[in-house]
Amino acid sequence: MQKVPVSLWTLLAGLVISAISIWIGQNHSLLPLQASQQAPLVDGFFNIMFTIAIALFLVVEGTILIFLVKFRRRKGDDTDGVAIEGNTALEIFWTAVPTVIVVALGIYSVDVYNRMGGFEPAGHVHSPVAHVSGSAMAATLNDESSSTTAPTIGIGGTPKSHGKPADLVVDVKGIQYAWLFNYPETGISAGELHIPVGADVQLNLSAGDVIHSFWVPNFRLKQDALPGIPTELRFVATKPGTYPVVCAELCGGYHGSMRTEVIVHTPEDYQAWVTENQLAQKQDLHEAVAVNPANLSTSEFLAPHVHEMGITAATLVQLQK
Ligand SMILES: [Cu+2]
Repeated sequence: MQKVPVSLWTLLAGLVISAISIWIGQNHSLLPLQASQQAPLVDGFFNIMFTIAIALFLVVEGTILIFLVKFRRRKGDDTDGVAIEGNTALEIFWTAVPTVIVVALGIYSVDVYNRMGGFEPAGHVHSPVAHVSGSAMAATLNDESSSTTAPTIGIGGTPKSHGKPADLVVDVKGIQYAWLFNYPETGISAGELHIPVGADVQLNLSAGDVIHSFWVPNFRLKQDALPGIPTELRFVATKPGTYPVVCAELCGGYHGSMRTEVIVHTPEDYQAWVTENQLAQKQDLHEAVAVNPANLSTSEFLAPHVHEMGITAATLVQLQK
C-alpha cells in the first residue's frame, strides 16, 4: 500500500477542523436570547472568537494525542531523544499566525464598537456636575464644568441615529443595592426599566455611592455607573419581553442581590403603563380613598394625628430612630 504524504494528512485535518469549528461557532447555544439591535453585532464577534478558539483547541489537543501515540517509548528503547535547539521557520510561523489573528480581531472589534455607537456618546447635558473635593478628580471635573456638556462615556447613537435626540430618555441611578429609574418627561419613578419595543432609548447613568455596572445580558450591553461622572447607554430593544438587569461591578456586601428587570412592552402596553403610573404617582395622600397603613412610613402614618396629639415634627423624626 502506498504511503499517504504528511502534507495531505495535514490538509485533510485542516479542512475537518475548520468545518467542525465553523459549525460549532455558529450553532452553540451559549448566549441568551438577542433582544437589542446591538446584540447581533456582539454575537457575530463572539462567534468568530469562539470559532478560532475551538480550532486552536482541536489543533493543540489533537497534536498532543497524535504525538502521544506516534512518539511513545518503544520496548527496549533506552536512547535519548533528538536534541533540537530551535526552528526559525516554525517560530516565525507561530508568531505570525497569532499576530494576524489578534490584529484582525482588534480591527473587527473596533468596527463592532463603532456600529454599536461606542464612539458617539452624545455627552448629555448634566445638571450640577458633582464635585469630589479634595482629590485629584476635583481638578479635572472643574475643568470640564466650564462647558455644560458632560464627558462622553458609554454607548451613544449608532452612526444612523447619531445627532438625533433619542425617543425616550430615562435617568438610571445605581445605589447600594438597587437600580432607580426616573422618567424626566413623565415624572414617573420605577424600580424596573419599562421601555417600548423599537424605540431609540437613552439611559443617563449615575451612581449615588460607589461604582456599579448596568448590565443587560439580553441586550449585550454593559456600562459602569460612576459617582460624579455621567455615562450613557443608547439602544433599541427588538423583542417584547422581560429581561434581567444585573449589577456587574462588585459594589458591596449585597452586590449579588442588586438585580432588577427591563420590561420591553409593545407601544400600546407601554402607553398604558405610563398612563397608569402617572395617575398613581400624582395622587396625593389626602386624595386617596383608601390607604393601606402598612405601606406608610411611621411619620406618614402619624402625620394626620400630630396636631391632635400636640407633638412637633421634630419629635416625630426622633420617633423614627
Ligand atoms: Cu452594584
